[in-house]
Amino acid sequence: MATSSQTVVDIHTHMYPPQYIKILESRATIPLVRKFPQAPEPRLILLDAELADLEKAMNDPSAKPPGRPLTSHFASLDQKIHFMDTHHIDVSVISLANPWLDFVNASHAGDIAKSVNNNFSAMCAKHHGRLFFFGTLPLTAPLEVLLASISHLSDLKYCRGVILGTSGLGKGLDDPNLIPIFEALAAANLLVFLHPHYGLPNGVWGPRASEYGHVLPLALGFPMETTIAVARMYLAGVFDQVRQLRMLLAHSGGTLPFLAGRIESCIFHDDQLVREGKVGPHRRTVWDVLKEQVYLDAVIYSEVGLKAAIDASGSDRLMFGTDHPFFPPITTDEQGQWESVRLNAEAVVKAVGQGSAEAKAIMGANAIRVLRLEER
Ligand code: 5CU
Repeated sequence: MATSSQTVVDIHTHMYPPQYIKILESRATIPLVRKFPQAPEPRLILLDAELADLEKAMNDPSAKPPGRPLTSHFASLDQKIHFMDTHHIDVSVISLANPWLDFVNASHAGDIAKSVNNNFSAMCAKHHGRLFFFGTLPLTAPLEVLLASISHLSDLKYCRGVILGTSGLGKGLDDPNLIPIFEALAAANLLVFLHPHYGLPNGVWGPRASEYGHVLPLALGFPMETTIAVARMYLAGVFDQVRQLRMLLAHSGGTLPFLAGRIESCIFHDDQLVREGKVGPHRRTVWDVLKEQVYLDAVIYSEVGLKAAIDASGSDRLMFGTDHPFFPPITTDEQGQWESVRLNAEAVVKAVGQGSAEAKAIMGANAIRVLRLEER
């Protein structure tokens, strides 16, 4: 993908460092890593939607293995670099994958966050210029520990932001207690990479869910979760309260570009909001927020979704990503080209044209500008 005139930056690419895998191996409830007699590799079980398969596999050694294989792609730095080289990715902004430290006991969260963030920093230093990272916050810890963690991250040379799930401190991202955290992140010039994990309640997928693999929770649950989280932030006025807050939304903003018009219409047709004076002439619309405080990744696998994202936020606010190590090829060699990467790169070409200024921006120049990747 990289050409002499185009730098490719992957801003959506995860890792679980070995110390995090150890934590998962020690756990009895999800998220966890466990070996099963019916599978050669340990399995990584992350999602609520995988619980039914986990229970079946624990009781029946012939049942299909739950979750996904924990391949070297999840934890090995060499493997990350190999993946980057294979796909001609010049620079990656790596982040811990879901569910981050959301499940960690409050008393350990600060120390674990520090150690994970130092680990990411060390990985970046090993590949100076090729790797940067989004840090992880100890969200279960008290406010002062959280603020100290932001201060620690702002001192780490390769850190450019934080990755955040939608649960926040446990009550979602419209929680007023998050405002000091958002303010601290904005003041430190750290971008918030918002990423889903919890999806929608399992009941939504119906009694035949196990027949459909991971398709429904990943294709629909993840994007809806992101959409709902950002809509709640918008309705609570978080973007107005913290005008310097900048967010990068995973998966091209879930369904936000497609639904922003409907959200707007529901707002100005809402009797309660109108009566409460929340729909005044100077209100910043969802469209305004999408163009001023939001960036979108380009992990949407089709030019149709990508065009909606460009229309909503602008081609100067989109950034290429791969979602590595998730979505490996099923029938071809994992050490070779990944179909998921090809689809995302192809969507950019189809949406804005090969070699166009917009393509160069989305594939790397936007990330270099927004994340200050030339400051080394
Ligand atoms: O395949 C999956 O479950 C996932 C996941 O958990 N996190 C992610 O970023 N992408 C896919």
